[in-house]
Amino acid sequence: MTNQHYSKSELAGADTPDKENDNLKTFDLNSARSDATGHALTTNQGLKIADNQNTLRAGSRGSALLEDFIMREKITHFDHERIPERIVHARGFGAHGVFQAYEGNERFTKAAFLTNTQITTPMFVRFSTVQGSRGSPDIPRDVRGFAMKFYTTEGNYDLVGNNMPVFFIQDGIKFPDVVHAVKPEPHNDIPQAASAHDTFWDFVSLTPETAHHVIWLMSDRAIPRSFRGIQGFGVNTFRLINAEGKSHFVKFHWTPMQGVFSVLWDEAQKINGKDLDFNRRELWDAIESGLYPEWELGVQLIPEEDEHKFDFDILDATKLIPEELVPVTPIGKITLNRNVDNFFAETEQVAFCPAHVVPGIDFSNDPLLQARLFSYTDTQLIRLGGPNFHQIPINRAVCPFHNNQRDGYHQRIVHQGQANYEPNSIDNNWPRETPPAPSGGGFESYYERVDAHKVRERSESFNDHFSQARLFYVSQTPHEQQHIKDAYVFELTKVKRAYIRERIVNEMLSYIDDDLASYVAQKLSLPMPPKRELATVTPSKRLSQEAFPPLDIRARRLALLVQDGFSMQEFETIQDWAIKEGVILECISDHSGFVTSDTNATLPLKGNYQSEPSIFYDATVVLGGTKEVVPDQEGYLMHYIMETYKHLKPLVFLNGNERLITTMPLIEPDEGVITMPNFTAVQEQLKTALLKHRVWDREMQAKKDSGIIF
Ligand code: HDE
Repeated sequence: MTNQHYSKSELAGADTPDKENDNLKTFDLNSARSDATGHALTTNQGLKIADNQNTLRAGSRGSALLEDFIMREKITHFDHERIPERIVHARGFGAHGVFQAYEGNERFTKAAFLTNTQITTPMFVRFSTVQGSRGSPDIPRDVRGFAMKFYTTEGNYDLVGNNMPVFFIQDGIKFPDVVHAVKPEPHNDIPQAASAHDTFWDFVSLTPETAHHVIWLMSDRAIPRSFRGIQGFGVNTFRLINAEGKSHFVKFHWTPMQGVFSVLWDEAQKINGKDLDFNRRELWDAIESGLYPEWELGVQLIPEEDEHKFDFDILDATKLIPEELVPVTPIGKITLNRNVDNFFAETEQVAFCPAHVVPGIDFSNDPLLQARLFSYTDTQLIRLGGPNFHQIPINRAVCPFHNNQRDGYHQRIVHQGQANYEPNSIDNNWPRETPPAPSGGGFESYYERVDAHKVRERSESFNDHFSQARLFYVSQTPHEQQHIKDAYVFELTKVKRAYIRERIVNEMLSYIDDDLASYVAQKLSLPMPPKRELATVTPSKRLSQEAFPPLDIRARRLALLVQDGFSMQEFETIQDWAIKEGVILECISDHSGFVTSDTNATLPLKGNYQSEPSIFYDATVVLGGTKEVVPDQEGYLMHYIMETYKHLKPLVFLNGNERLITTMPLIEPDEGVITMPNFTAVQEQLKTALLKHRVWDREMQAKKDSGIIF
């Protein structure tokens, strides 16, 4: 557990620290027990193994014997341990949780798990990035997948969403193109998990429908600080059907109670190098510490008769419905409360599919969704090696399931009886159909009239590609807009072909916003872009991350910089506050192991300035004591403090350590630079700063001072 809260007895009694025991204290030894505890080591056939150290050989220095079936079984199994990674969303991290419905949802759906408030529905969630391979870092500039499986009493329901409410393309037939374009380039397999390269921007520059999703990708949404701090969206338009058969179109939203927050791009790049597991580790630690993240599930409901009342098409996945037009109705709560027992068995083998629905939920004709309904099962056939992946424990429905589908690779069920067809009289026609509600609960597709010509064309109502990209941009706060501008500049700087950069500026950005297009053009030494007639849009507040502040600072991480002679009393005050607020407190110094306080007690350290850099934390506190904190010769402490400042985080200097600032002329006083003799005097100010996540004014001021903002 990383939540290093130090017990008083641990501190007091540890005058002579026992390093081995200190290490052990951070582990729960019981959690290391396995299903094999107490059992003999055997082959897969159950044969007890006498020697697991040596291959059978012709003499102790002789060649291996083919006869060694024990070694061969072990190596053969090992050779086949990997399965193909997902073609997209390969890097992922899962957790178990529960869903609890709120009252009143039967107005628009008959789904039992959404309407029966007596039921708590178990669920599994997998967060993912899209572009990178399984071993890629956690914070590339990328979309995050946010897929949920609800194990309901009526069958499994999968809500397979992203952390951005729109998608790159309008028709599923373009999916292989956009994915090929963003993945590493085919000739040299470079770059890994990055959109900043020619093929992606070439495709984008030639595909105007990508404009809206790409501007989300250039925003801070693409570099989340934590999985706990991302919003989720179903993206496609679905239907909800109530017991009377009344249909509403629906957009799904899930909103984190922890607030929506991101890192800075400079931080993301550094974190990816120093801890590529940053997001997954953080979620794991939060759940292990009992700091369970929560999301509120909500819906935007559009009555069937209002389908055409918007100036965009609700079947077009490159469009969102502003919350000012259709508010989000909360329908339930998701809590993640259990880490997996085994990553491969659960997170890797979980198989989601938007076609996994239950009565009361149905599809729209969104052309992207229609292709998705086919693709997910198809991909599992190759990834999980056959048609029986629904029998893998993580994918199994918790309600009974029976049909006449038989055999196939990895069949785990020993089906009994003679009748494996329907109708049959040998087994009295079991398993039988169930009529739909009200007499039964069988699934019935929405009764939609279809009368059309067979065509390969897109509706004209899908034609406007820039209005909502502009809507998103103008709805951002100034610092968010600045990050978007800088992201385009960064990405296009990595594009080698000048004509692609120019096409993006002239044929895409100039249709979104003048200032954005001119800024990017200027930074790339391109001619000023043409002036366009821009869509008139009304900003939508809820498109900015700032509209989703956190309710508390639970699971925020505080780096406490300590040296020998630190004030024990002050440390205990900080620790009590951290426990009360649920803040993760970690002590760091110029060395590892432990430090000694002014009362001669010893304190275990999480690590040193290099092993636990400031980018892993939300704020830095420099703790003093009898001795002044002294910068080390190599400059690691100075770098630590400067980096905290540069990344706009709160910086607290206690017990006279503000003298350190005078050695760092770049640090200007602001609301996040807090200097006080003791912690009690700063705790409210620190909490307020942490709730705001970053000191945004610091960044805007620096940009103004250097003439970047014009
Ligand atoms: Fe997916 N997508 N997708 N996608 N998608 C997959 O299924 C696909 C789309 C999303 O954690 C694949 O099991 C097509 C939109 C998530 O296991 C694959 C199209 C959205 C995940 C596939 C889309 C998503 C996937 C790859 C365009 C947001 C990870 C592995 C028509 C609503 C699920 C797999 C997990 C995974 C196909 C577009 C979300 C290939 C054809 C839009 C979160 O089947």
